[in-house]
Amino acid sequence: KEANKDLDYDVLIIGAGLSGLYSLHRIRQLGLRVKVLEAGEAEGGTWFWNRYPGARFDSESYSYIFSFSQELLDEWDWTEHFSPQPETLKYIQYFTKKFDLKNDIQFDTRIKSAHFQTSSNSWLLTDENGRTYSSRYIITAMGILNQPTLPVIEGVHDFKGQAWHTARWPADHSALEGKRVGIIGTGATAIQTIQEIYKMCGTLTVFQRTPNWTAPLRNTKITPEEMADIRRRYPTIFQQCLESYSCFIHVTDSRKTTDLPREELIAHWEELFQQPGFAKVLSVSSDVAFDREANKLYSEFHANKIRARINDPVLAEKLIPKNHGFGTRRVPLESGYYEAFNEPHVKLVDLHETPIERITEKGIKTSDQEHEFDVLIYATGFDAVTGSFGAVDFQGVGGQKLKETWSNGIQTFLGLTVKDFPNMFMIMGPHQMFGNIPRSIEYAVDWVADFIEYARDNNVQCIQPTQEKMDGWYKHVEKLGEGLLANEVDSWMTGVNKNLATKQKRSLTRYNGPAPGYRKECDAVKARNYSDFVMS
Ligand code: NA7
Repeated sequence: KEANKDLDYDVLIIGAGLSGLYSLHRIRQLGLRVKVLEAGEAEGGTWFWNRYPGARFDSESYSYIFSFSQELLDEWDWTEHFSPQPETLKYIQYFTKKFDLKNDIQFDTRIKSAHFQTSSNSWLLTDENGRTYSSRYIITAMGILNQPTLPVIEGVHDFKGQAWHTARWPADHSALEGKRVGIIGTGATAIQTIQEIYKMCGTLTVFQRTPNWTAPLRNTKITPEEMADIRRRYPTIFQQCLESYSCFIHVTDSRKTTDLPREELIAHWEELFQQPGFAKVLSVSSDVAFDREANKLYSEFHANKIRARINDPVLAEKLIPKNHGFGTRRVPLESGYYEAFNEPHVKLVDLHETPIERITEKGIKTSDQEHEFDVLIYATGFDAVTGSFGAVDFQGVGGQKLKETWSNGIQTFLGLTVKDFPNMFMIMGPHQMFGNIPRSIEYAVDWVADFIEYARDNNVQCIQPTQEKMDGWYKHVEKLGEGLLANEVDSWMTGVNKNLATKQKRSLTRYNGPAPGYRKECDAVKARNYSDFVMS
């Protein structure tokens, strides 16, 4: 088919993380003119920006990568069961080189606006330097956790020492050597960071607002023999991911917690507890996620595990969550996190007892004292999922702003498209299947690439879902989330970030059902030749 010569590109992709890189590879295969616009100076997305000490996969390395290329699987050796960030970044660089992707990526290009041009059924993107780019389609590949948020605390810019967010870690890791360090936050990032940096800090003070449930990661090196075995098992591994609830290799126990004799139950949990990775979270009975009694029992099992590791029983109670059950927020996996608190130079400040009043020139003033630091670390999370969309001025048909469209509740069809924002496809958009992210990315990108191919072959120039389809999708997502204890709790997964200027009410940010169900819905739309969409 004739290319759209009056447009710069057929497809523009925002972001060069895993989503953007794989999108580029697939769109190129269609022979279309495509460009990736990336804010950073190099590829990698999440794994480029998050280089804090201790950053690593919580999922088995060999299940949390691209599966589409047998050659890539044959060539790449993982050295640890849970890959550290530097190795993951090297893998992404290797992938980029192998598929010769760099020629079509423009780095240091932060997109500020994306406006749909109704007259030409195209998008016009503008970067922060005022340069413009036009294309028929855009693919947003901006990641779900890419807008770091600083805490809303008075004086946050007053501190005279060094301060940074974990997603903006300075290149020199030795900056903490022997220093007095304060860290705010106890989420997955903070836990990975704390258990690593306490070994180098002079003193480390952890400011905790909400303790989190955790489980041991149990990472080990992968021997060459193990890697050979993993390689043989790749087809089984990916098949297992395909069939499981959220695409991980761990399979949910089909028995009900409350049906099992107590002794048998505890023996089963003990056995799970010894396993590496998310087994402790994903291989328990599913009623732990829905049933308060089952959840309470399992939470108490984990509370006792924490108590056994902390020397000071009063401190142990502070580190045990009291207001939410196990698995109702993302469970960080740890390696020696609790042992850090047994060290005399590591101190926990429970912000419920002594809240932060302000940040000062010297450190943090809590209700009882001023804590002085050389370095302050903000492990305070992200404006998740929709934050990356809010950072760009997306305007659809008639200048309608996406931010405003979503201000009364997120609406999408399949988590991939939005009415009045034609020819825009979202990879890892809200209400899409998250879980094992690379598995979700591969599926979503393939689906989008197939749709663009269909549109090209059928001379379609404008694609968008109807309001009815978006309403139906929302109802479907909502129904799947019914009774999930996680949806009663504040977290980035329920769209709550207390550091945002506009307070959000709890809302569903992800598809709550099983991954095979998600794929079934999207496959059916494709099988109907995309007739669920308005195409012109
Ligand atoms: P999270 O999970 O959002 O954690 C942020 C942490 O920072 C959490 O403990 C927050 O406490 C804390 N926080 C945020 N603002 C404040 C203020 N103002 N005062 C005190 N404490 C604060 O982000 P992460 O980066 O750890 O993890 C994000 C995802 O990355 C994770 O789920 C993995 O999938 C990878 P709160 O719980 O809100 O009380």
